[in-house]
Amino acid sequence: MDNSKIQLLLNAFSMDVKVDEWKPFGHGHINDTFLIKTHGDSVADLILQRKNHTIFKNIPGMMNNIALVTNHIRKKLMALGEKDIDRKVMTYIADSSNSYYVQDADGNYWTLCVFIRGSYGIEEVTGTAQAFGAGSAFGHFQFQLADLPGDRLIETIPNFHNGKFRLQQFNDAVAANAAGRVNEMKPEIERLLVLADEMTTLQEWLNSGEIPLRITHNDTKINNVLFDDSNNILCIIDLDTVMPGSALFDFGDAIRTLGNTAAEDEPDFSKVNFNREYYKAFAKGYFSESRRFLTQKEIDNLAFSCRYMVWEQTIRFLADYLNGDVYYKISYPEHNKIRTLSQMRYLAILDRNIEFMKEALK
Ligand code: ADP
Ligand code: GN1
Ligand code: MG
Repeated sequence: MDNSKIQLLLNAFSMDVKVDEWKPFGHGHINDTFLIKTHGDSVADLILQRKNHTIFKNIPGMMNNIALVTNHIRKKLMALGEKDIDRKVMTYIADSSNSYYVQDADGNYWTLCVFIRGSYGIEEVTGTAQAFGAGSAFGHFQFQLADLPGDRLIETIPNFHNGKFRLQQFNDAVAANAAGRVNEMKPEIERLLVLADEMTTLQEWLNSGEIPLRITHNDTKINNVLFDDSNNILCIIDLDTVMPGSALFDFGDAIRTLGNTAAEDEPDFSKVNFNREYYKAFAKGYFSESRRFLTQKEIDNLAFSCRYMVWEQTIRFLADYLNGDVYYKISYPEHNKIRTLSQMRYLAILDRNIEFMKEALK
């Protein structure tokens, strides 16, 4: 990436702005994100992103989803007389042919959106107020999208949180042993497979309709919530995976990161623990919005969803390690192995806390 490439891409979006500086931004494992600081306070800073089209195979469809979702939320905010709309929903920029992505000479897909003024992303929660805020924000996001017909959205990654599909991919990775790492990980593979029957019941409930499909975010890590400098919630971002899914995916994935006292890839496993206060605060915030629409079966399985999402994420990390690190960006050769072991430690701790987690929801 260099200055001329940035300028070329901005021109493609018909953005005639003077760039003061630009830098890689965020901690994503899939896309490449750049913050572009523009000259002068009157011109918004921008977020330029190269979307990973090996993983998101239909970028036009994905950007169409994002346009539908952001327009839907924007209309709702307008109807409610919201004053600060541009900080409560993302604004994507279209090119001259009204498309929300441009393709460069190498075939890469780029998107551009407005950097939300005065916003901060966080990598870890530092208080129960933040946890409550995040819970209410994700609950509110699901509520805002409850009346957007799901069939208008494509599945940007088919079967993204389908436990049966993820299990199949995991078994395929074990069978292929592409990186020759199966022997080294045998005990972990066995321990994860013991849980397979229990974990895949969520997908059975979705198949049978016992748990409803809703429009969900599907990547509810805490760094996908933007706060202002007084810790108020501004906006949910990272809409690449917004598509039909289960409310349980969003609840569980949020607790996967926010309930963990350590990062998902913490190599010192003694630092991995479960923060009961953050769990309770998140659940309270989430319920404040979602009790309007959740069914009893969903409520009964919120605690289970946390274990499910950690298990699913663990088999995804381990499958990638076995496949030779072809999916997630890694910072060192054993990164996916450490992610796996760290998540397994967290899963074991969640198992010990399951009764507390269920009780707290009552
Ligand atoms: P990834 O898919 O790689 O996680 P994100 O879309 O989450 O990428 O963006 C990476 C980071 O960039 C976010 O965690 C957030 O800090 C920041 N960011 C993204 N979009 C915006 C925005 N519109 N306004 C402010 N910050 C943003
Ligand atoms: C990926 O790149 P990022 O941080 O937005 C992944 C999520 C995982 C997460 C693990 C499309 O998200 O599903 O939970 O890494 N996104 C995709 O940190 O696979
Ligand atoms: Mg993100």
